[in-house]
Amino acid sequence: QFNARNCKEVKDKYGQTENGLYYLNTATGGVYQTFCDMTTAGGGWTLVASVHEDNIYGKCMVGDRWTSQQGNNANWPQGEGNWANRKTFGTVEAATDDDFKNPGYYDIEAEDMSVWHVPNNTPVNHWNLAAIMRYHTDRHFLHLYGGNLYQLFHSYPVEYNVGAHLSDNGPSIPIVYDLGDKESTKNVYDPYSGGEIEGGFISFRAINHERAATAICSGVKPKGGNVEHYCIGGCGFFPEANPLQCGDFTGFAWNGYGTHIGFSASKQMLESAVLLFYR
Ligand code: KO2
Ligand code: CA
Ligand code: CA
Repeated sequence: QFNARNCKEVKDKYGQTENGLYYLNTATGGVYQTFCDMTTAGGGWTLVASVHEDNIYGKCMVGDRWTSQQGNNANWPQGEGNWANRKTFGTVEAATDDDFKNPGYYDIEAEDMSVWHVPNNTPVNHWNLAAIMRYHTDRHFLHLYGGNLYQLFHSYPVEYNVGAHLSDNGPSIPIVYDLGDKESTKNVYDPYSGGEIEGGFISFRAINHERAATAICSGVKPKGGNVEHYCIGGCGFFPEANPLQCGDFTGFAWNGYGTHIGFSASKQMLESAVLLFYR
């Protein structure tokens, strides 16, 4: 067994070049298993989390670990709080079947992120080929935000009523596409939001018109306040149309399930888990 805190060490110190499952260690002696992407842009990417929508009709109910599993409630402004705590859940082999969060999320000091959108229920060995979108950052942006999402979301809490849309949003970071492009990114989200998003970015802590905070806008930068239709994860309260915008995939089915009409995202987006990697 290797003594490594992340997949880059597994690759650099132990010469492992195969994509697949590896055991990693935490600073405090914990051990966990996760997936390493050893090929994209030099490899060494550690899977730390997945955001999965088990039922878009369950609004902040069971399974909505990245928002609230206990309803849409202004008295619980951070909801589960999992973007900024040390709770872990799920397993790597079920990362496209349910939510996943491992100790690497807070333990690894990283520079960049990579994101894969992989259709639900895809086995690990097919993730790469089955993905509908893949991209990574290359500007070492995490140096500015504490080295991981745990730290970033402490600086930018995913909480109801922390600020106003656009002016109090967190950072938007340019991305390099490994599969897809700016146009294909806009096409998987809903047509109405097309006018207020720009492809080619990953954005953090985006706030909507009603002061609800979302966690990650994958592949896009918001230029308006209807972020509940293209940003995932979030706080414990979404005021508009209570509770229809609350949930891990927020208001992605606003105008029907996978219709890609109005404010509804495409079916492929709705039915894919969002895998978050660090390097
Ligand atoms: C709608 O009918 C509606 O939805 C808007 C939401 C979408 O996030 O902000 C506004 O509430 C609007 O007033 C109206 O309720 O508009 C442009 C069409 C959609 O769904
Ligand atoms: Ca979920
Ligand atoms: Ca709205």
